[in-house]
Amino acid sequence: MSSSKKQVSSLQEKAGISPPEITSISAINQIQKNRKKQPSAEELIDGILNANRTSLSRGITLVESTNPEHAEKANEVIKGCLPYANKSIRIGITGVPGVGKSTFIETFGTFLTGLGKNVAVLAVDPSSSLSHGSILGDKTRMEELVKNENAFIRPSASGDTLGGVARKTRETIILCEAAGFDTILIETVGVGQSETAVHSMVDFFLLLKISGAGDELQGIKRGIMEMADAIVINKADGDNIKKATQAKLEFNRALHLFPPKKSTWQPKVTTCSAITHEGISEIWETISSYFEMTTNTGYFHEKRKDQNHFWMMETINEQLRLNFYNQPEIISQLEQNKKAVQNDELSPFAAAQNLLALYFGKDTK
Ligand SMILES: Nc1nc2c(ncn2[C@@H]2O[C@H](COP(=O)(O)OP(=O)(O)O)[C@@H](O)[C@H]2O)c(=O)[nH]1
Ligand SMILES: [Mg+2]
Repeated sequence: MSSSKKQVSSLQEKAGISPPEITSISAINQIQKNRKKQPSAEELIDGILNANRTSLSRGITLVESTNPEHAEKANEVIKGCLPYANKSIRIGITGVPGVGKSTFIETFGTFLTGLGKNVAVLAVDPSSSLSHGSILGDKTRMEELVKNENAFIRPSASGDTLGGVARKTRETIILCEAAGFDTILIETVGVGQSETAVHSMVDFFLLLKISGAGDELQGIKRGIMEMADAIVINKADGDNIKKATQAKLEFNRALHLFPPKKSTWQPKVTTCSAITHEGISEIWETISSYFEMTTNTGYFHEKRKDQNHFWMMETINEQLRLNFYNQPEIISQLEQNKKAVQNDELSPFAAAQNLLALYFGKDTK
């Protein structure tokens, strides 16, 4: 084959002849039209109720949107899904970075789909909106689950405040449940207040730990221990098994010193390996017996009602706060008042009063 012949291809235009302009413009218009064509709220609800992944993803994107124009449609979608929600169990998983949360969710989630469950994995990670790091890390740790057709993985919503991110996650739970997911796993990084936020949106709270050098209980926040319904010592494999068993004893002893839980559930401590899968089925047994017990006592239902109340109040607080801090007058006066307080020219209460008077005065006028 000669080199000159090689250049001739059916895809090539004749030299000097450009394609008629009209074709490309109409093609562009068509592409833009398709792109702009957003499904209506009804179409989204319909899709979600029919377990359509694209509709679910689009619905979640709508819920997560910070564009005020999307809020109304998002609320409509949530309202349409709500009657079909609530039929799931929600499990929160926390632990310091590196403890193995994502690997555990990959193993545990795959185990649950093996039992015929439909598993949705969500994340509350207030740091991810800044770093974008953990989102990618999580998905690569969940190679199997990502491919699993009975699982759905959604990385953390980004947002300015933990309250905002948490509210979006709660609404995402509703959409996932309406799409038929019966087990919701919510991963959160053990930083700041995110555990408290996740605790108030799940039924069961699981704390992952690893065994250290015999000082297991050091550096662990009491509040987190108190929230846990189960403490699981992960990485109990290889040379680590002995240390993990030791840690289990230590945590068990410590947990018995805590006052009894309102649920009357006695938190369990177990060991597992997210890599060898040792101890995974026992964790599910623990969670199952928790659900059986709390359903029988009515605590399960009571807790969800309390959580709904909590989130209503949280949403009001959040919106009030945002509204306050977004007022141009407040923005301009805040710094001045702050300085005056720092220089001891004004008491903190007087400064707060100044700003609040400005806010309320403006609103009631
Ligand atoms: N030996 C062992 N390593 C584990 C286990 N679970 C996780 N890892 C490893 O611990 C590291 C952190 O895991 P990752 O799931 O990303 O932790 P995360 O930050 O809590 O989500 C990775 O290198 C995992 O391979 C386990 O059960 N045994
Ligand atoms: Mg992770």
